[in-house]
Amino acid sequence: MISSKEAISLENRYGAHNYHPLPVVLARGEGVFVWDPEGNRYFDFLSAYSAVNQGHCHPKIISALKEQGETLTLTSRAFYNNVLGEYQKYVCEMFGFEKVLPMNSGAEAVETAIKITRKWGYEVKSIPEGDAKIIVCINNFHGRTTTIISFSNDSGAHNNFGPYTPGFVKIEYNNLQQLKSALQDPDVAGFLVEPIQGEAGVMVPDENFLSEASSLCKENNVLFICDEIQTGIARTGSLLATCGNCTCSSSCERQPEHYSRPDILILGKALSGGVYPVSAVLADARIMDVIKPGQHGSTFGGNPLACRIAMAALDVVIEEKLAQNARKLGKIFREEMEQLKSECKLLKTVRGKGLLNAVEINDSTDSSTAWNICVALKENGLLAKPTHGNIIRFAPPLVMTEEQLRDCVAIIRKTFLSFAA
Ligand code: IF1
Repeated sequence: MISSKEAISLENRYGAHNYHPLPVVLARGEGVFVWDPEGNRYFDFLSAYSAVNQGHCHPKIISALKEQGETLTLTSRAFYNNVLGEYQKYVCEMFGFEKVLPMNSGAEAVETAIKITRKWGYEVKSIPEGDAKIIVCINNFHGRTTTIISFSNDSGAHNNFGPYTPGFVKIEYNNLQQLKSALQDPDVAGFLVEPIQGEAGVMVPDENFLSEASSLCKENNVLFICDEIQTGIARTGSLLATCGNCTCSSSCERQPEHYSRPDILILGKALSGGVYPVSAVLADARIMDVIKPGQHGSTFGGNPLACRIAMAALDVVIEEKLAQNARKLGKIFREEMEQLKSECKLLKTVRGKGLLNAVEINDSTDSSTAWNICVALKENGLLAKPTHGNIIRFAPPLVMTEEQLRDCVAIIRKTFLSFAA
């Protein structure tokens, strides 16, 4: 096995420099742990940005990968296969929608939702062809394709990639007043929103924001589109962040008082437990059926291997009660961080839901403190990475035990207090 040093120099020499990773090389993963080539073990507190909710290399998901991998991996959609229909039924019943369109990456699923929304706007809402608009939130993160970064206000993601895709209206996140006025435009077809803004720094909206937004969209015949690529699949303490109160077995009734059911639901990341790129767009037939044969798709979308892996990954979520665990451990984590905040002036804010949390460092947004803390955390055996500037996201796999969480809290405490000293 090559050493960490060799791995880093190879990446620097031959790889595009589109990332600035923390100085650590991962060679093996199991559950909540990862190891570098030298055998040092770390708690993974990033979970590949919430793609590894089920823990690294979960045995049930890996055996699905192996079994289907030796049977049939890809047929293209030119033919039927014997797994796709079973998977489509499984996810539609689990998330409570009539139809699913399978894709691969999260960005592809967001692009798919944008295309469905625009087409629905023209063919169902009768918006004049070419005039459809979609409302989005400032500080959004929905992926990195040209259309998606067209409505990003992050200069790094946006600049020098033009000309940009038109047809997007920006409002402030968590601002119902601005949503209400933007919805007055009859050419608006959809409102695309993250139930919690992950990349923006785990920004949790007001309790009533999603339900009110859902009602406002309904009143104005606009599609409510929820991007749960990062918040979904039990990460925030329920199967879906838009279904706030229940920890959701698949038989969840999803009562309206606590479930702001989207018209279009977008999933990715942990849909496959981080084993394979699997994303999905779910909607009812009245919306999904605007897509006719040959109008949208992808070579790998809905391939048998992806479907088997995703069904195993979702089985794990239910069987191991990951939403319940995320809710329980998230509460403990935020209580411990609040306690640390009272002892350490470096810690300014703690926020999150379930096991999607973040702390804001009491320093300027362009300081290197958050980065330096993450390097020190790594030295102490825990991996996390700053999101924008001075915010550190903490998102361990949802299979973590309370004892392991408390070990991690001890590492975080020790590291912060060593900085503050
Ligand atoms: C990277 C960020 C997180 C997402 C939401 C769509 C996508 C993502 C809410 C696109 C992807 C990933 C991308 C990954 C890092 C990570 C990320 F830092 F980039 F912004 F999580 F916050 N909607 N998020 O979070 O899905 O096409 O990547 O499968 O390095 O770009 P994708």
